[in-house]
Parts: sequence; structure tokens; C-alpha cells
Amino acid sequence: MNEQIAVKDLVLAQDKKDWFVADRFGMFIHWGLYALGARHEWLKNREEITTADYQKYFDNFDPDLYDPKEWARRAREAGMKYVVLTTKHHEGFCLWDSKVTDYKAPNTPYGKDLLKPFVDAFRAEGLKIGFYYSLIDWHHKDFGVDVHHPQRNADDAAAMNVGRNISNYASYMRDQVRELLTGYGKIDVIWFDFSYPNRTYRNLPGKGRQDWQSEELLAMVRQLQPDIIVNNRLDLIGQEGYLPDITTPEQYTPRAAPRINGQAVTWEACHTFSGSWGYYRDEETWKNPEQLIKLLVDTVSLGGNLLMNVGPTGRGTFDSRANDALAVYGEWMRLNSRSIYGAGPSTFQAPKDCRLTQKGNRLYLHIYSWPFRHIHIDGLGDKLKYAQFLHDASEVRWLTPEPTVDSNIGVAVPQGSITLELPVKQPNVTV
Ligand code: FHN
Repeated sequence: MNEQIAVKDLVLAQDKKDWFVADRFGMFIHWGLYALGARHEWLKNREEITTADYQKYFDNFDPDLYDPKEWARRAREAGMKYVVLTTKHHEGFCLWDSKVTDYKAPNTPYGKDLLKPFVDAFRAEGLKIGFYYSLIDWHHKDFGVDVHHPQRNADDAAAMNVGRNISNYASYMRDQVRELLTGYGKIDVIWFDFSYPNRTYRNLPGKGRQDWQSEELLAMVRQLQPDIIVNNRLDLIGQEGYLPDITTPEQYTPRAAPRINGQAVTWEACHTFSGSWGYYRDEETWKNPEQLIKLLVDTVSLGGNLLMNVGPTGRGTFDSRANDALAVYGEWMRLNSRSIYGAGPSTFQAPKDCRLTQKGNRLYLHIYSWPFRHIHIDGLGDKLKYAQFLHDASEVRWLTPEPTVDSNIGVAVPQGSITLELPVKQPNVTV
């Protein structure tokens, strides 16, 4: 590895991320052989499936209903502005026609590269393109460090360690990332996944950035796609002068905007509809419409982006539950997207059970539960007294349909949140 690479020279200028901050909402897609198993993307690990037994998914991979134009249309209609697709997940299977492996879509019964039609379809719908690439690779002979595999017990791991050459694997990764960043036009995001800085699993030392040769990989990425956004999972945090382009909390909403060494950072929360990233047919913990909308509002109110995941089926479709969830976003965004795109946190204090997003001189009040009497925002006076709140069209603009006022049952609160827009004097500044 080239030790001369100074990571501080690999930091992306803030203005290269302006589009990302403005877009606020993207689609994550986890798709691979595991979709045929329909039981989570960690299927091979969780069920301790040997590589030989896992081969049946490769031998039967033929997504006959794959239609990336349909995927892209649904993403756009949901209000999503960028997409991140797993080009290779931990199983090591590649969706594109990589020249450095046989473990790829063109060698399955499907017989073709899946990535080119995907990129074309999402670009045609106006979405920016992101590639997820797994640092972990359960299939590659030189990636012996992964001892998540219970079947790879200590002896096996030690035996596997014989002849394992993690430097060969790091070179393989650079070759593949080079293919991805030179074969499909301008790529807007590369999303590396899963580092374990300097932890030892059983008797195999996992050395994080040294294993990945992270500085060399990142320098190559910068050279190939100078404006690309790179996430924070190359185990470089803590290196002198380095700040990741984006910080990526997953499956939770932070209580406050993440900071590194006290410094505000650009960040993106990634979430699933159901808990599983890859397709999981029998999973029941699907988020309801209210949770979906509040996840988006909460994230943007803290200054973050939301990357919401879909796990397509083994035949290449979004299942009906995913399509229903995307439709919820589409309907809410049709009315409220102006409170999300280009918006961010406000310096005003959000009232109880409310969130605030702000864009310049427009403040967006997201009301999660109907006010018992009136809503008061410090510094805004009594603009929102109950009476005005319902009827004052001059100052306050309803984004969500005005709630129906029924003398018997009071006010019906639309699902998710009621959002109003009102003018304020001081503009906000989003990170
Ligand atoms: O192990 C992966 C997981 O399958 C999924 O890809 C998520 C997405 O952020 N990343 C890892 C878990 O942190």
C-alpha cells in the first residue's frame, strides 16, 4: 500500500455535496442471490449455508420479471432523487459483467449484465446514481478475515487463513471498483460497507483499513470520479485531517445531528421498510404509513438525508408491500415535498409533538398530533392561535390537505403529519 497518501487530501469539498443535501431522499436497493432465498441478505451466514450448498441460488438466478424502468418510475413517483444499488453484497455475487470474477450475473441462467439497464433506467427518470460495494466477500478465496461464518470454526478459519492473501483481495476490490467507476458514466455516490477497525474475530486479525488498503482505494476513487460522494465505512475515521463525505447511521434516527470531533457533518440515515435489507417474504415488521412519513420528516428536521431501502424479489420485482410503502411517500411528497427538498433544520424550537424543517425564509411546521388548544412557536408570536390556525389563509399555507372539521369528532388528522408553511424573517443555513 502507498503509505504516502495523505487522507486529508482525499476529503471532498462541501460544495460538491450541495446536490446531495438538496435532494434529501433516496432509494437503497439490496438485490442479489439471497433474494431467491427470500429470507434476508445474510441468509448464507445466518443459516450457515456452505458455499457448495449456496451454489443452487447461482444456478437458478434468472430474474425474468426484472424491469429497471418500473423500479425507476416507482422511485421517482415516491419523490426519491437518487438511488444506491448493491452491485456486490457480502455474498460476493456481482450484478455486472466483472472481468475479474466468474461469480456474476452474466454467468447465471439470466446471462446478462444487470447494471447497465439499471443505470440507464434511473438516469432516464432523472435520479442520480449510487453504487454500494461490499468490503466483505464471503466467496473470494483471499477474503479469509470474515469469521462471521459460524461454520468457519477456529480450525477451519486457521486452515482457511493458510494461503489467504488479503492484499490480493484488496487488489481485487480496486479492480472491481475501477470497473464500476469507469464503465457506467458519471457515478454520484459510492457506498462501501462494513468495516471492523482493528478487531480480531476468533484467531483471524481483522485490520480494517489496512485490510482494505483504504487510502489507496479512496485515492483511486477520487482520481476516477472526482466529484463522487463516498460514505464513511472505509475505517478511515480518526485518520489525521480526514472527514468522510457523508456519515451513515442505519436503522435509527439519531437524537441530534451526528458530529465528528465536534464538527457538523453531512449525513444520511438508511432504513428498511421491514427490518431486512434483502427480500424477506415472511417478515412482518413493516413500517406503517405514519412511521414512514415521520422517518423522513424527523431525518430532514435534523439536517439529514433519508435512504429508504427496497429488497426486490428473486424474479426482479418490488413486492406489493414495498410498492404500497412507496405510494405512501409519493402521495405525501406530492403535497409536502417543498418542506423536504432543499430544507433542513430550523433555529426555532419545535413545539411538543411537532417537527420543524426550514428552507430559507419558509418554515414548515409538521404537526404529529392535533394541538389541544393552540400551537405557539417562540419568536413567532401567536400566529398560530387555534382560531387562526384553522382559518388564516393569509399567513399560513396548508401543504397537507386542510383537516376536515367535524363538529362531532373534532378534527381528523391526516396520516403522518399535518404540514403548514409560514413566512419567517431569519433564513436558516443547512449543513
Ligand atoms: O451487513 C450489512 C447489511 O446487510 C446491510 O447491507 C447494511 C446496509 O447499511 N449494512 C451492513 C450492516 O451494517
